[in-house]
Amino acid sequence: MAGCTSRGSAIASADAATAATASGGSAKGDFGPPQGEPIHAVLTSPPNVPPPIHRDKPAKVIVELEVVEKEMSISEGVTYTFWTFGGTVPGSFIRVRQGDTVEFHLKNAPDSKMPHNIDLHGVTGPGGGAASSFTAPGHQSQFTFKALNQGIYVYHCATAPVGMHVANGMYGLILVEPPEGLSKVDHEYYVMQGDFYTAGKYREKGHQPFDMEKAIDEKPTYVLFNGAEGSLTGEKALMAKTNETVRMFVGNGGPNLVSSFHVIGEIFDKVQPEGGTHPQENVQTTLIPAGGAAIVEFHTEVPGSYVLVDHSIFRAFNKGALAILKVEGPEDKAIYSGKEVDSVYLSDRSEPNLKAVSTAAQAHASGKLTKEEQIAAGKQLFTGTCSVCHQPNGEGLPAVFPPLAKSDLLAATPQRIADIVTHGLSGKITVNGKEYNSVMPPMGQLTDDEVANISTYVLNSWGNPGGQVNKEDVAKVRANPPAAKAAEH
Ligand code: HEC
Ligand SMILES: [Cu+2]
Repeated sequence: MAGCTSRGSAIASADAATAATASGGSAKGDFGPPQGEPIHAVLTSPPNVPPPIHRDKPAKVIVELEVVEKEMSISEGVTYTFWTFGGTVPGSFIRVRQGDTVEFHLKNAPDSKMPHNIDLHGVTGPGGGAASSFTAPGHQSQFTFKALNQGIYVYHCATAPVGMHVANGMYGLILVEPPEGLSKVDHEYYVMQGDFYTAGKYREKGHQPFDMEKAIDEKPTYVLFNGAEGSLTGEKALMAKTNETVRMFVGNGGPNLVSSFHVIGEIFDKVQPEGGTHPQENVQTTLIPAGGAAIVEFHTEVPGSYVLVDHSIFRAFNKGALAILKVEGPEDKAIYSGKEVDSVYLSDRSEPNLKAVSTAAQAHASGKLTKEEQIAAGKQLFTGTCSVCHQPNGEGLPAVFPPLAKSDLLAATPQRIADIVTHGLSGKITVNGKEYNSVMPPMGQLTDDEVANISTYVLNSWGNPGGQVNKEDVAKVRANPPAAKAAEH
């Protein structure tokens, strides 16, 4: 199925396209009035894409999209009130054919608090539909446009304050297929990046309100694919087999950041940069502007986990901009020797179940956090945070990273662990009779409860003396200067 077959309709519509080109400009996409019965557009939730259009005539296509304001998970144990087109972030994917007349119905759910509208970048006309679609809660509005230009286009809400509506998740993609259709592929996926601004820190548990100041300063707490950390990892990873072709429609809703979109371990055989018509070939990383999109295509050769990232790489590993394409099939040692990249690149995301972490956070909020819950959460967080140096079994690496397992230094002052984690450690130390003189950087990305849970896990593992560290202890330690430095004076 991987081969490209052209459509029966291709010749007829190519003629139409050529004839229309003579008229020049975007009017070349006007293939005359809609023909046949009106069609109801199939809308899909991300990462799904509606099926290709097998039509050789322009039609009237009816799109019905509902704005829904709803609380959803943005990260494990963290909720956020998103404003959505169709109940998802990004919003429903819309697919029409160049030359179609689109009758757009925008509904705003009765329980919405805000008015909304829609600006589609695929519309030729002032505001891209925004002025004609202002819709109060419980109301509905309607406007019609002809899809003159082919390409992949962002749509978004443009109600004031525009930045806030976009930051809350109000964007999506509309594909205007060329009349001859797109080449046949095995998988089409819908991925869209966005930056999010919460009052709390990255992964700080509980419900997090929008932070306008961070948004104005362009300092996102989260940078995400498809609206949530882990929306495309673990069980929800994108799937393909070896020897298949994958097409991704990749949008960037912003509101602020530009995306350096990259798939670790793949090369894009073909990219339509900025959603434009002329493809670029053999691309490693493609730049997707805020309010822009690209179409990337590649062929899969070797099985394994391919990691989708924004290659502004702190965003991937410290703000959530990370997704997985899982490719299954036989190894091809001639192309790649084999050995999974998971542990190197996925860090704690290679452990798709962070449920224990949110369970611990909930228990803490209700004042019923047990040591066992802390240990379970800490175990998850240790993976990818501490394990890269101290190793998953806590044994460390000779002469480089000291052991945490049965560490006599740790046993002497167990409570000091929270201080070491928050402030780091440097200078000469002796652990179990062996000297180390190195630097452990401060783990500043961890929240107080994460430090508490990891510390409790370490103290209760591998024959260590036990004990418990709570969130309040960590807050106190964090406020104080590093103990190691203080000891030197
Ligand atoms: C980048 C590598 C690295 C990471 C990540 C790291 N450490 Fe360390 N850690 C070190 C090094 C190096 C030392 C020794 C520092 C020195 O020589 O002064 C150390 C020392 C320690 C010590 C004191 C020595 C001992 O063995 O008892 C503890 C406790 C500790 N780390 C805990 C942690 C915990 C918990 C985490 C995860 C939150 C963590 N470390 C993450 C590198 C790391
Ligand atoms: Cu809005």
